[in-house]
Amino acid sequence: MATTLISGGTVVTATGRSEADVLVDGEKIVGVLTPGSVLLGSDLSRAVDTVIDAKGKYVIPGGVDAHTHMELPFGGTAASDTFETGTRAAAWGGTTTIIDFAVQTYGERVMDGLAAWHDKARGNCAIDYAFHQIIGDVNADSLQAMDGLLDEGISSYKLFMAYPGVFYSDDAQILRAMQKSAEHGLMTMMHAENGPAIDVLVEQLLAKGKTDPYYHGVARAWQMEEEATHRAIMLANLTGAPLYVVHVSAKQAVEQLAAARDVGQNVFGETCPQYLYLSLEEQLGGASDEWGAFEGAKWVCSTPLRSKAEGHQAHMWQSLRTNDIQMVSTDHCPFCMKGQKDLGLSDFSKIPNGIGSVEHRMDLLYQGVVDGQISLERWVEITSTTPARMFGLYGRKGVIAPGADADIVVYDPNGHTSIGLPVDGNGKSHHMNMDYSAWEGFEIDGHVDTVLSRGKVVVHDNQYLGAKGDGRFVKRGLSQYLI
Ligand code: DUC
Ligand code: ZN
Ligand code: ZN
Repeated sequence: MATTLISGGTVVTATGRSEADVLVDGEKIVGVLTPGSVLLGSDLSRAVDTVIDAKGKYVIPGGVDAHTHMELPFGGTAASDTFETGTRAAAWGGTTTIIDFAVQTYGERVMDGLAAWHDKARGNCAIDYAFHQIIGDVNADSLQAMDGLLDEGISSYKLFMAYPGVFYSDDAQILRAMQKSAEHGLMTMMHAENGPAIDVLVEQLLAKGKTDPYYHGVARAWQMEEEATHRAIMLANLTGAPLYVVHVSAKQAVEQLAAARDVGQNVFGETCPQYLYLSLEEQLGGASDEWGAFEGAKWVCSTPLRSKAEGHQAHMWQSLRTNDIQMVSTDHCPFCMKGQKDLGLSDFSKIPNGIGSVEHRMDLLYQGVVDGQISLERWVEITSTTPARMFGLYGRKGVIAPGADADIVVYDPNGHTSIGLPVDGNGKSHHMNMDYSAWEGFEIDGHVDTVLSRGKVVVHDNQYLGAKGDGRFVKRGLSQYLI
């Protein structure tokens, strides 16, 4: 087994930082050697196969992105990143595990949907991967299938209060699924928006000729998110099901979660980089490039971007500091402008929903450290440690400690990352399979230098050294936050 020493860096975990060398043997971390440890000072660097110099750099556990949608069929097309391209881009950005969503929709069987997702991912991933299960059709058969999810290594499933006719569950279906999940300790992940009410607003806006992307955000008003979040919390309260609300963007929804947590309910919330940095008026209102007002389609996602004037973004950063929101995932769901987003040129409701960010999450959140929004330790906690704990991966993932998988990022706080358009060759400024970037022009005061995935160096000095098929499916256990 090859050994690697990551030498001279500052190891940062969710609970602190220390000067330490990290010793890797094969796929595992076998030692974290602080100056007092016996091994440090013995000439270990001569005994190992590879030494990575991390002087002046942070050594952190690889990112865990608990919300991605590779190849998701959506809006008459499919998310443009395959498992191959999307996980490679993730590796470039210091994410070493993704949890993607296997899909069951109307008329399909849950285990068939799961098998189809294994077929898409198997042999194609650059980094390790796990699955949540979308249950888009809650019925007697799918409820029974929930009994077998844990054996498959799936300890969480997602329901949608939005998208009638696609993935939508009504309250009766949600109640039944939550009752079942409470039996097994499965985490209910909720897309909390009132879909039927949104559809009425969409119809009314279109009838008035309001067809631009901006109106996507108008139709999906914060009241729709707050109301659905409250309803999900109440149904979880009644059934005793643990609840995790995905892609929270409205400050009012955060307040619902915080109030429930204050009275002891086991509810959690995730936000995404787009809800920290981007806004309805600045992005969806733009008309600056070849697309005119349709440029806003680049940022059409659900939940939508929120108004900066209403203070949602500042509130979201605050919620990360106070732990009212526990972690940050991407909801990575990329579509190209040409041939995909442009399906909605004359009708915003036909724009496939989604933003691609899997490559940028670690950098964008590190910029939050530089800007004084969160601490260095909190950065590691919300991007790696809590996602691993929340979804039953902790111990193997989310931590730098002996026995953990050697998923490690060497991050240079003196480096720089410019996010721009995808271009061919060395100048490529992102690696996702998209013809634009939702993050064009963002400058990050830091840089992902080296990435190890289970002990193998997959990114180093701006070179990709990994291969398709390096990544393995990881079975997950129950959430560590169950009570
Ligand atoms: N939201 C998105 O933006 N895309 C895919 C599905 C979702 O819920
Ligand atoms: Zn969703
Ligand atoms: Zn999603």
